[in-house]
Amino acid sequence: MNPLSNLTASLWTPAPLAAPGVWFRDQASTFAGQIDWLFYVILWICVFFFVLIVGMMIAFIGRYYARPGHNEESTPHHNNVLEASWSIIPGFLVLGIFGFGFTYYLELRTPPADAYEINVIAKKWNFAFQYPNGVIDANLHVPVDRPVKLILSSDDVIHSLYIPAFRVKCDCVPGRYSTLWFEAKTPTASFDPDRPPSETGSDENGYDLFCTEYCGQGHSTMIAKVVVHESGTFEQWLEEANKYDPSESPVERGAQLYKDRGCSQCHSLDGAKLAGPTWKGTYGTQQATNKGQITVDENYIRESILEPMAKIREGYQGVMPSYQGQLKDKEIAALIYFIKSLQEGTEVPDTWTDVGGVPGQDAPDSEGANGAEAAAPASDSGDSPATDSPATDPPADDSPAADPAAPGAAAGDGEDQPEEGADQPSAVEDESGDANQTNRTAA
Ligand code: HEC
Ligand SMILES: [Cu+2]
Repeated sequence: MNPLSNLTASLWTPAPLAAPGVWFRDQASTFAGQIDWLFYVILWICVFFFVLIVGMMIAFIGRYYARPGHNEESTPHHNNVLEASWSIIPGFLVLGIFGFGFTYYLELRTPPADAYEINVIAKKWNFAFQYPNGVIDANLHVPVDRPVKLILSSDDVIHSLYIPAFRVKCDCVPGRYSTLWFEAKTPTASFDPDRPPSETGSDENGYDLFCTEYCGQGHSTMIAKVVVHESGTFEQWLEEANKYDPSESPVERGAQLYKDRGCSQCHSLDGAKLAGPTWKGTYGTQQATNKGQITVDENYIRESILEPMAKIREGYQGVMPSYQGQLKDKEIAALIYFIKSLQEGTEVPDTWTDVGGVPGQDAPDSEGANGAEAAAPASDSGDSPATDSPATDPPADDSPAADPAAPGAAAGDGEDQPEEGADQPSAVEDESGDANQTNRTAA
C-alpha cells in the first residue's frame, strides 16, 4: 500500500469520513466505524471553519490595510442577521455532535446482558486474562461476532487497557471493578503465541493491546495481543488451553509461565538482581528472611507464590503480588520444576507422566480414558490395560491421583485449588507421587 495515495484517498473521497488507513488502525470492532465517523465529522467541521476564518482574515488584511492618504470612516458594529447566524448555526452543530457523542457513549458503557465475560487483572507489568473455566492467558482471546465484556481490576496502581483497533479504552483501578465491552468483527489472520508482542508490528500477529496509563518502570512493556477466533474455534481454544499434554515437559511449561505471567519482570534467570531474587541457582540454598533462615524448597516456593508476605527475603521489599487464585496447582508445580531446573545438578522430570500425571488435571470422568492411557506407560511394560487393569486392580482406575484433582479439573474452578493445597504446600506433588507409586505396585 502506498501511504501517499492512501492519504490522498482518505482526504478526498467522500468515504474519508470512515476510511481507515494512514490515520487509524483497522476497524476491527462494531464500534470502530461510528467512532471514526464522528471523529471525522468533527475534524472536517474544524477544517471548514479554519479555512473559512483564516482565509477571510488574510483576504481582509490584503483589502483593508492602512494605505497612505486613506481617511478612516466609521465602521458598522452591528448586524443582526450575521450575528444570529454565527450563533445559531454553530449552536446546532455542537448540539448535533453532542447528540451523536452521547448516544455512542451510552452504547459503549452498556454491555449487552448476554455478553461473554472475561476478568482482567492488571498488575505491574502485565495483564492476566481469566476465562470462566479458570484458564489465565497473557493474551486476550475472544470469539468473533459476539459481545465480550471485560471486568477490569488492578492489583497495584492504576493501569488502563487500550485496544486501538477496537477503539475502546478503560482504566483498571485498584479496589474497584470497571467494565468495558466490544464485539470483534474481524478474526485474527494468524497467531503465534511464541512471538513476543514487543517484537511484532502494529496489529500483526493479533491486535495490539496496551497499558495506556503510566504505571512505572516497566509500563512500556505492558503490552499484549488480542486474538479474535473464528466462530466455533474459541471454545476449542479454551478447552485446549485448560489442558496440559501429559507428555509435555513441566520445565518448559514453567518457563512459559515465567514469561507469560510476569514473573520475568522481577525475577531474573541469569543471576541479576531485579526487584526480586534471581531464580538462577536458588533452589536448595539457605537464605535469610525476616522470619529467620529458610531453605528454598518446594514448600517455600509455593508459599512465596501464594503468600509472598509470609517470609520476605533479606535485602528485598515485600512488593510481590500474591498469586492466590490466579495460578492453578499444575501451574505452580510447573514453576517449581522450572526453578529447580535452574539449579545445577537438580533432577527434573522430562514429562508430566514421569511424575504421575498433571496435578489437578488427570481426573476420572471425561478425561478418564486419557488419564488411564497416560498412566499406562509409566505403570507397566506390556500388559493391555483394557483387559487387565479394570478387573485386576480397580484402584488404578479410581486412581488416587484423580481424587485430589477432581474439584479443579471437573468444574474448571481454578480459584478453589490453591486454598485446598495451601495448608500442605506440596500435597499435590506428594499425592501424584503416591499415585504413581500405587500404579506401579498395582501393576
Ligand atoms: C513485582 C515484582 C514481582 C513479581 C511480578 C513476581 N515476584 Fe516473586 N518475588 C518478588 C520479591 C520482591 C521477592 C522477595 C521478597 C519476598 O520474599 O516476598 C519475591 C520472591 C519470590 C520467591 C521466593 C524466592 C526466594 O529465593 O526467596 C518465589 C519462589 C517467587 N517470588 C516466585 C514468583 C513467581 C512464580 C512469580 C510469577 C508468577 C513471581 N514471583 C512474580 C517480586 C516479584
Ligand atoms: Cu500499566
